This record gives sequence, C-alpha cells and structure tokens, in this order.
Amino acid sequence: MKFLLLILILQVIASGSVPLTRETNAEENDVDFAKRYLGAFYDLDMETLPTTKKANGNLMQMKIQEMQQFFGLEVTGQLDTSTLATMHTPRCGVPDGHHFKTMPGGPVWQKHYITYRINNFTPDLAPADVEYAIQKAFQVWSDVTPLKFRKINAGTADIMISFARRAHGDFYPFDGKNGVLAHAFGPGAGIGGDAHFDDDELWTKNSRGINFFLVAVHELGHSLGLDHSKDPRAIMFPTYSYVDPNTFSLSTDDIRGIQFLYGGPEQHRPTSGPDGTELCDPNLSFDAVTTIGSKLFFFKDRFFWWKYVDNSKISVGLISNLWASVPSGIQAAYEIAPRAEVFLFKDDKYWLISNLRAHPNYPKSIRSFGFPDSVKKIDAAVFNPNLYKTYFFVDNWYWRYDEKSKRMDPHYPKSITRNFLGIGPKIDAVFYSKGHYYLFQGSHQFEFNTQFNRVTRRLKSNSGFNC
Ligand code: TQI
Ligand code: ZN
Ligand code: ZN
Repeated sequence: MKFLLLILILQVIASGSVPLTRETNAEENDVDFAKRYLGAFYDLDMETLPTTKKANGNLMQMKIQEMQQFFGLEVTGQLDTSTLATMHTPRCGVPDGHHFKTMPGGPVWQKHYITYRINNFTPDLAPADVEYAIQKAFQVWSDVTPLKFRKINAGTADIMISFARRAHGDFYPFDGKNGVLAHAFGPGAGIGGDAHFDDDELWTKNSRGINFFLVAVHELGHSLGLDHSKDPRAIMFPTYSYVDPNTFSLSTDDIRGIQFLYGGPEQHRPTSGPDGTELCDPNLSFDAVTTIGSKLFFFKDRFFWWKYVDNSKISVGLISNLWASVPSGIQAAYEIAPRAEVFLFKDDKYWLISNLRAHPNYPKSIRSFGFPDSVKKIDAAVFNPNLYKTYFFVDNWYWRYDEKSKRMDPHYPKSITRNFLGIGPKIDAVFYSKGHYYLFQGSHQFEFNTQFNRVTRRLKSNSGFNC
C-alpha cells in the first residue's frame, strides 16, 4: 500500500520541571503558570503536533479550551479569571486525559442523531466533491457507531463545517499554507463539534496537496470526541499521511476509541410491526415462512417481515401492499427456487407469485394438488430441491407432492411425529435452507437435517432477528 506522502513538521518541546505552586515564584505571570499547569495536566509540552511558533499559541489556547471543557467552564480558550482560579485550585496530580484517545473530560454527543451543515466551500474543489467527501467522512464514523448524521442546509447544525483563512472568529487563527491544516472542537453546544478547514491549503480529492476527505475523517473524529492516537496506523494519529481514499479504512485503534465513546452500530432490532406485533416477543409464532430468492419472508396476519438469510436487518410490509390480490392470514408458503415460483396458501385456495408479482387467474383450488375434500387448509409447505418434491403439512399429517410429474406421491399422508422425530404433532410454518428444514411450532423452530433426518438445533421462532 502506498503510504506516507506528507508528514507535517513536528515539534516536540521539552517539558520543564518547575513545581506547580504559585508561592514559589511570586513573579511568575499568569501565562507561564497556565503553561506549567497545562503542561502537567494536559500534555501541552509533550504534544507532538505540527506546530509553528504561531501555532504553538493556538495549541495553548486549545489546551485551555480542553481544560475549560473538562471543568465545565465557559469555553473561551482564554485565561480568564475563572479559568485561572480553577487552575489554582488544589488538584490530583494525574493528567486530565490522554490515557486514552478521547478528549479530556470525555465529551460526547448525548444523542445519536447529529446534524451537520456545510457553511461554505473551497475554491480548490467542486462543491459536490466537498459534499461527497464530507458525507463519506461521516459515513466512516457512522459505519462503526450507532450515530446517524444528517445534512441540513439552513439554521444551526450540531457540526458546522467551514473553510476559513487566518483569523476566522474563534481563538485559533489559521497560519497560512501548511502548518495547521484544520481544527475541530469536541462535542458540545455552540462552537462545540464545529470543524474548520484552512483555505490556504490546497485541498484535493487525490494525493496532491492535502486530501480533503482524509483530513475531514480526522477532524470529524475530533468533532465526535476523539483525541490523537499514538498508533501510527490510526487516522487520529497526529501526522498526515496519504492513503487512497477509495480503500481507506479506520484502524482498529480508531474503532476502539470511537466505540469506547458511543458503542458499536445499533443492531437492527426489529421493533413492533405496524399492528403492534412485537417481533421480539418470546411467544411469537408465524403463519407461514418461505424463502423468496435470497430473502426470507415471515407471514403473520396482515404483515410479512423479510430479511436476507445471513443478515439480521429486518423489514416489515403489508401483504396487501405487495400483492393486492392476496389476502391476509396466509397459512402456508413455499418456493420452487429453480422455477422462481412461490405458492401462498389460505384455506382451500392458493396463489402463484413469480418475480414478486402475483399471477392473474389465481387463486386456484388446492384440489388440483390432489388433496382429498377432507383437507380444508394447509398448515405449512416446503419444497426440497434435491428431491424436487414438496411436503405439505396438514394437522398431524404430511403429504408429498412430486413437482415434476405434478402428482401426489402414493402412500401419503404419513404421520409427522413418526417421520420427523422430535417434531409435531402439528407445525405452523417451514422453510428450506442449505440442507435443512426450519420447522416452526409456536414460539420454537427446529432445524432439521434433511440428509440425516434428525433435529440438529432447537431455536426460538424469532431467532436470527437480533432480539
Ligand atoms: N490540526 C490539529 C488537528 O486537528 C488541531 C489540533 C491539535 C486538535 N490538537 C487537537 C484538534 C486536539 C482537536 C483536538 O489535529 S492540524 C492532521 C494530521 C491537523 C493535522 O492541522 O494539525 C490532520 C489536521 F493528522 F495529519 F496531522 C488534520 Cl489529518
Ligand atoms: Zn477555527
Ligand atoms: Zn487532530
């Protein structure tokens, strides 16, 4: 991988070892005292930051800001009387932070929906490129947290993003080309969270100049409460190095840091269905379940839930919205995947669905499958692609239908309990996936190996929904 194109000038200032008591040096002015205080508790002197002499003053202001934020003072970045008074208050000798890579005081957004606004643009990039880079930079963080970012175009956003040169209204004037590239304030009201980009830099979408996306990821890390990392692979490492934005990913250290603050992504916890049906209710049962292509459909009353087989994200829909001709209360469903056909059953009728479209000329009568008149409804149905046969479950019995000859196999029905050991006497729903039937019985489902004809797992009906 192509790494490290640009390393900014780092300046490490040796830390002094002056005792931290005012009395020892009567002539010491407030600035020097504050410097020693910040050096002791806020890593002021040890910070390996890209600094020039001028930027050094900015760094001190930033450290004052950090300290003010930590103590809940007004964040002015200035050595006002309350700040100085706090600094003179006796305190514990452990530095305020920097054990970890969060900002001192650990400010975080107290909500998961965070707004941002792009106030202005740089002449270096098309506005659309800036918008895209910012959106992608937010996505880097939202991918690994429960945070959601929404752009607004007017009013005050939590995170206000702007380009500026030199003095621009906060206490950290930019320094012209190179040196400081950008800065951002930790979570909080007002200027908190805001990110400023030095418009004396050459902002690009590639490896020339300074890559805007990479710096935006770094600054937004600060906006979310991350401080610098000691891990050179981290985007929060305090030196700029170019990596291809298309293959960029956070380091494990960045992820650990941000998840320390906000936790991991929210599981797509399915909440109640529109009728108030609680998908996570431990007593939940289903009317019918089937695969449709790579998805699984769970039918219940007027609704169906669907999800990808190996993904826990689940969506809900109204049967009548998907297929106007299909009634609610579907009792059985199966798919002949190789023909892309799905059959839905209710009472003595069935509907054919292909490519998610309901066929005209349906419903038809289940008598066409060869069921006797005594069968009034089907509880569950499943197609076995290896046998090319469909099993129909009716009360304590099951039939087997040959989909090639389109005839019921002889010697059926058979007893469910006798041939599906551990299951029955009745089942609600069943589907087939990867050599197993998943048979639903009330609030339980049984994984049944079709080759060895035995139950391999017993699960809750809503297992796989992240409940
Ligand atoms: N700007 C500093 C930065 O964002 C400003 C800063 C120093 C800061 N300490 C802070 C901001 C603590 C928040 C909290 O790191 S910078 C890089 C990198 C800068 C540097 O111009 O030095 C990047 C901005 F990592 F490349 F050095 C962005 Cl990516
Ligand atoms: Zn600024
Ligand atoms: Zn930084």
